[in-house]
Amino acid sequence: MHPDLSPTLPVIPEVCAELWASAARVLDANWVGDHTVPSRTLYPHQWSWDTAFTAIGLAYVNQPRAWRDLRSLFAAQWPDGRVPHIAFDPDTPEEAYFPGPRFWNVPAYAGRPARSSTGLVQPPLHALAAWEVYRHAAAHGADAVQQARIELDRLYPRLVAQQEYLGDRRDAGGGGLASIVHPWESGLDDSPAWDEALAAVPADPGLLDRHPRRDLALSDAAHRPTDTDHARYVGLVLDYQAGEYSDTGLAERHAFVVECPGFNAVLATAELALAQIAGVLGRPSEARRHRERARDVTAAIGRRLWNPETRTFHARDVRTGRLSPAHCVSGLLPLMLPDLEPDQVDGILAELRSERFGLPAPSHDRTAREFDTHRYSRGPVWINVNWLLRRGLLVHGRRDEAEELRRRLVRLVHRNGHFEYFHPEEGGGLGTSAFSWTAALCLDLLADRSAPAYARAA
Ligand code: 9WN
Repeated sequence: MHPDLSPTLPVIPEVCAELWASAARVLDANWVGDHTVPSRTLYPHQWSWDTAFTAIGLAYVNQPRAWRDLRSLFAAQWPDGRVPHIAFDPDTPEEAYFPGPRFWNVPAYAGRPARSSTGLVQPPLHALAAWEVYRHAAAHGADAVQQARIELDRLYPRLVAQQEYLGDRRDAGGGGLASIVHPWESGLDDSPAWDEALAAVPADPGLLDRHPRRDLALSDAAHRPTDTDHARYVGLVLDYQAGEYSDTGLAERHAFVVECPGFNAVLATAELALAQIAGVLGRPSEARRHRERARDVTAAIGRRLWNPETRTFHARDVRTGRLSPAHCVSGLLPLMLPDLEPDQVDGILAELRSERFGLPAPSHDRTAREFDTHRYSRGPVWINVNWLLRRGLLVHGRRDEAEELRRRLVRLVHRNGHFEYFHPEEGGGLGTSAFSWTAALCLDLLADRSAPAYARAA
């Protein structure tokens, strides 16, 4: 294994200081007045789960911006509770990103003009982000704590509405889990977890002539999803749009309806964070309800997405009832949940330690035929996913492995820069540089080694 990916050395203070300064610079450079863009070039609008990861880092260097970022995103929340996966910046030209506002053609809603957002969602990590920003407010003084309480109070009903949308309208399978209706909703766009379900979705190459890709002008085609997948992505949006982004009867009429273990692990984690927020806001019965809900979603993940033969979690195609055969990093993310069955925790840990993954974990099984060292979520290492896995290790008392992972991530980014993703064997940076969540999560990795309040003893 390349030395960037396997140091057992401690992280030296000079490394920490340099990395801290460079991470703060990236976040500054990507701030556009009322929100942070993931990247000035490739992603020039506001993305949903990027905003959550970014707020976790801004909590250390600029609390007002962390709250502002979250507020800007929730200003784009739909009346049905969904938080759109992109909130469009009206000052950014249509050609700067495809698919842009004209393509999505979302009608006006909640006092916002038409074409303000997309109609898809992303993993609901915002309650956890809000909790983390609040938790670090004390380091910025009494005013910051007071402001944090005001912000939590304002966000709480919006976060609850987001959970209700996902738990209710998106429970297309009727088994207590949220379904995604597009690979973009997972945040792991071209993961092999969707290959089987996507194979049933028509790929019309003509769609790419009518709606040309913009990403390939800015990054290497070998690092991005293929044209075939892209044609399916475009077709799925057009279908969802034709049904006015409604979620009624999804399993019968929409071509892609999938329960993702990563998305649902974040959904349950959000309930645990909401329980903590409700506690601070003096709402004990709501806190209890959130904890119950976290247990229910955890149990549903265990019931519906666990394969006792492979001893890991897999995505479920709601239309066919089949579990995907692929071993993907999203299958390891239920480790974040404290009430997961001990046997399932053991299964995930064995998978993580096996030749398929290792620390940091690649986005896909290293031994699989379709493992691809360069292509997006089909192999490269992503900092955000590893940050979530580290949280899972801490939740289950695996402090030594969590610390090892922390050091490796810090060293990887220090040597290579704040890239979007990294080569899983050589450690070089891939995708766009100066990427916000890589920078933001480095700040957290450098500053905080504590375990979540609901962590289990080792
Ligand atoms: C589509 C912004 C987003 C991330 C996703 C990542 C990628 C978009 C794209 O970039 O998706 O939403 O154009 O490929 O897959 O996780 O939120 O950083």
